Amino acid sequence: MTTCTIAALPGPFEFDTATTALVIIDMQRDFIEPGGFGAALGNDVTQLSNIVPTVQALLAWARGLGILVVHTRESHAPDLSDCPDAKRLRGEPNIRIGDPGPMGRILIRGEPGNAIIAELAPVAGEIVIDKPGKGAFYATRLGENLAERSITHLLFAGVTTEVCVQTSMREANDRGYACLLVTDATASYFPAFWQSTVDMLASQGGIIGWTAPFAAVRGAD
Ligand code: TIU
Repeated sequence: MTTCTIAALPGPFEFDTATTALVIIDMQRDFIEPGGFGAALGNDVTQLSNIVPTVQALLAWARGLGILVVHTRESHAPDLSDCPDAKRLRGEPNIRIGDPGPMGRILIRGEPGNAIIAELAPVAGEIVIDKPGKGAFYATRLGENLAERSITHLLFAGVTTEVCVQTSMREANDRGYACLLVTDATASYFPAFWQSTVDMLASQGGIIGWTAPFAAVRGAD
């Protein structure tokens, strides 16, 4: 066990490597590459691909310290039994969840588009969570998986900052985890939403948690 302190906002974030997990949210082709769910919603996906090198470096750092790594994928069963109409029929996307697209059926488990991008592919011993909601704890076994390993602290990265990352960090905070968002390892299709989320999570003395860039995480001692 190694105790580390990250220079973060609103103050120092202390953690032990043995009881901390890195949670990488939804770095899947559906959001990062053209032809997926993110593009179907009308978004510019290049806003997200910019963070891949930083998330890669963060992942290598965590693996090097023996920190547990969790990867999530927003995904639904092929029969859509876990996708309520309130989600599937929302808005006016070019193609809806479950429809065939250039990378297979949109946001469906096992389809090419649902895979985590090659640069961040999970390795043996890492946890992969398929989640039907925006939050990583809703309708998944993430809570049980973390409790089995006595995890108390979570570092968050991934996409998108104000949707699945923020929802998951808020769920985690309510469940008693100390949470830090790695600010340059997360991205939004909307830069203003990224900024607002980064600001609001650590406001009011850390109302949801802590924030720090990867350089501060890597410099933890
Ligand atoms: N659309 C959007 O910004 N995000 C999502 O739909 N899911 C995730 O954030 N993963």
